[in-house]
Amino acid sequence: MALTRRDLLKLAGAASTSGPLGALAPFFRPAGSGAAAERKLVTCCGICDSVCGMVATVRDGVLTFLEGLEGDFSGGGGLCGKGASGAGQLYDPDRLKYPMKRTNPNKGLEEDPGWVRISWEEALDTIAEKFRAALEQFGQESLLFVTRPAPDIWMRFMNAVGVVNRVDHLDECYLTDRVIQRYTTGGKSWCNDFENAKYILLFGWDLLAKTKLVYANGIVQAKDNGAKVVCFNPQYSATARFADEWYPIRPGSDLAVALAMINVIVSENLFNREFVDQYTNFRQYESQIREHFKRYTPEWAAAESDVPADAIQRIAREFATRGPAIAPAHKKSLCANYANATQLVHAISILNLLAGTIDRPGGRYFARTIPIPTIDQIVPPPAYPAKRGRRVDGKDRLPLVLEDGGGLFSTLADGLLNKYPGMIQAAFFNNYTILGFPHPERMAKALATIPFLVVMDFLPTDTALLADIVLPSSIYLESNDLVPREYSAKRPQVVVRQAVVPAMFETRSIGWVALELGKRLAPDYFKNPDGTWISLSAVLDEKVRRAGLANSFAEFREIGMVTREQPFVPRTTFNVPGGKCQIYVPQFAERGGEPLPVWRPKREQPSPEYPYYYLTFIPAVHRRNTTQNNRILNEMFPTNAANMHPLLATRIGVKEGQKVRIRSRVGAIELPAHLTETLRPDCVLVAHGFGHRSRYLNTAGGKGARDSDLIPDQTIEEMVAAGNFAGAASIMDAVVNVQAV
Ligand SMILES: Nc1nc2c(c(=O)[nH]1)N[C@H]1C(S)=C(S)[C@@H](COP(=O)(O)OP(=O)(O)OC[C@H]3O[C@@H](n4cnc5c(=O)[nH]c(N)nc54)[C@H](O)[C@@H]3O)O[C@H]1N2
Ligand SMILES: Nc1nc2c(c(=O)[nH]1)N[C@H]1C(S)=C(S)[C@@H](COP(=O)(O)OP(=O)(O)OC[C@H]3O[C@@H](n4cnc5c(=O)[nH]c(N)nc54)[C@H](O)[C@@H]3O)O[C@H]1N2
Ligand code: SF4
Ligand SMILES: [Mo]
Repeated sequence: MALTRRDLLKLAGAASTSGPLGALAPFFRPAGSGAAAERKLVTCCGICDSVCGMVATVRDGVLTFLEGLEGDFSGGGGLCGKGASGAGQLYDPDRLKYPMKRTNPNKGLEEDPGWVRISWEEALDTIAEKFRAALEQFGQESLLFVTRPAPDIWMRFMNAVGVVNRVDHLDECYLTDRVIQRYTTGGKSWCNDFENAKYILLFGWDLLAKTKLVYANGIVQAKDNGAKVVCFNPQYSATARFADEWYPIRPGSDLAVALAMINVIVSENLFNREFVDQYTNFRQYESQIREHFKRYTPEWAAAESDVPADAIQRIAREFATRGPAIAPAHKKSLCANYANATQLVHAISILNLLAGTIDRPGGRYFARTIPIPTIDQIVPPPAYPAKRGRRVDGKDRLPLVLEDGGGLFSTLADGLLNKYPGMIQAAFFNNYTILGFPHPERMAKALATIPFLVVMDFLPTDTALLADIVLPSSIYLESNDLVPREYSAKRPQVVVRQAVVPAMFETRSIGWVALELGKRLAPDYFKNPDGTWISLSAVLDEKVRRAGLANSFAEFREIGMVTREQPFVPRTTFNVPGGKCQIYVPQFAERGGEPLPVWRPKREQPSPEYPYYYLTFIPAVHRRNTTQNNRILNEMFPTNAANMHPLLATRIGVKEGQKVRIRSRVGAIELPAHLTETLRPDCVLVAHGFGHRSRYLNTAGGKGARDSDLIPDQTIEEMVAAGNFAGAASIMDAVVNVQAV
């Protein structure tokens, strides 16, 4: 994987002029970088869903600087550390550069795959041949796609082939919220209207240190506007420091607090009567609701959560009466951390309904977007084949999850190893890695049982080490696309994503792979009506035209962004059965759940063997498992540590920097202790995203430990038994032992 001289120059060019590497410039400055042709291109960041507008400076074909787009509401004209350091990702010398196949038949993280470079032609032909053979011999259920449901041509490919087993990470993130919201409010209410909120209740979400700028900027503005911020978190997080009140809640017990707050608000009749009477089913089920929550007293909740009863009572009253109040939606903290997340998300949805701010100023809005036609609308496909076969992740046992479409990372290993061994004959991993799964060691073992595995990534990850064929992916800075903003209700917007440089080496997009595999495996679905092959750029042009953005993508590229300002009209009928938001959800009862949220403890409780709670977090300057090899970001945050309170350190007899062994029922890791008073003394906190083992990751490889080695994966039966009917992965639900090494 040697670099050419030209590549090195490109690399050097990026390094010498981008801000954070300035200090290294003398070592990297390329010859003759004097008089240069410079261009500025408007595009958007692709690292998180904030999709901040940005301006790329490109000099002599080399990306030299990324900065925020002035006037863009999403990034507020700025970029976070990850966004600004994109050049470190683009010019990562370890990038996968061309397709490769393994020559060592033995698979394992310690095995050298014996990679040999092959052509795209050979790679695509081999994949098509293996997939066809699996389909013919073993049927649709024998293919596994571990990938997001995007882009639309990739979905078209999977539909055309009849893929039954597509699995994605949503159970680790927002699946539970999406399932619950479908029946309580009628959709994803993710546009948190912080600017009009006067009371903000945060169950864990550390949004200031997560740097989704659109939200982080929003809450700062809220406080400037006089909002009160209350934060529950076992950690004295960045957001906790910013909040007016912070409670070091016991891990996994937010549900108790939320249930008790509902009790206070309902029994004292403090809810927003106008909204609740008109737009929810409260009155229809009033007696059941009142009766149900009575048992959840603030005193009971205090005993479960360590949040004082009088605080719970007062915060509940304030939340109901000092609004507009919001308990914002955001992904993992609420939805995926613990096995009781299904109940927690339902309870929080009820709190927002009682405050009367769903799709109202200061609350959770539904997104208003500019619709962009899909490829299937532009070039209608022949009828897709019916999907027949068993679900390897077992999600057919959770009816509400099954109808949602998302997948289950957390049960995949059990499916591959125990439930359906041998069922999966060929698999395609795109844009995912085993480090994002609970218990990656087990996932690696499970993947090694699949006879033919393709991994598409931009880096030679641990997962790529297990692949039979590795495909090099281009990244967001090398792609052309239209990106609708999902977090904006008041300003429907589409922003351009454009390749600021041509795709490096032989990297390709997943859309291109979909088309090429489609031509080989399901050609009828990839033709225009006149019999010619579909062209990705023609489809993009047509999307631009039909969405009314411009006459072509080239023209839209010049425009950069289209906003359709429109007066905000609050929703009065909701997309739920009966048209009214549901506090009491009869459909949950019909499909294996409870109509009202009930108390359930988290999965794992401290015991004499494992006395401490285990917590993980994502550092502000990293994107989960993607950016640790980015030299700029690695310099800022190179590795992880075992964060613990000095009291805990004293108890186990360790000092700052001394190595400790953290052990759970499924694994053990060793890390240096970092002493901090910002954590409950019964918790150990470890940053996610480290512990890459691939020897081809020269910057991140071998640094730190995999936090998820301590986190058990689960079986579908465990999820059913835990009442986890909206599919939470329980991605933080572990208890551990800590000892000096
Ligand atoms: N920089 C950066 N930002 C990101 C991302 C990224 O990769 N990098 N990813 C984005 C994505 S996909 C997501 S889902 C979000 C995740 O956003 P967060 O959920 O805020 O992410 P984490 O860093 O995992 O934060 C976990 C926090 O939850 C606290 N916590 C743990 N257990 C409990 C509990 O029982 N109760 C309460 N109240 N708090 C608890 C932890 O102490 C920690 O502060 O971040 C988004 N923003
Ligand atoms: N222990 C633990 N596990 C967690 C979490 C946690 O906090 N703790 N957080 C959970 C959450 S909230 C989420 S959202 C998930 C998500 O996690 P993922 O969405 O899986 O994100 P990453 O873990 O960063 O893995 C992304 C992979 O895609 C690759 N990649 C990046 N860009 C591209 C690209 O353009 N093309 C291709 N082909 N590949 C690319 C990266 O190199 C990496 O291997 O992780 C979850 N898992
Ligand atoms: S918040 Fe940071 S990572 Fe997310 S889109 Fe904006 S600049 Fe990119
Ligand atoms: Mo997430």
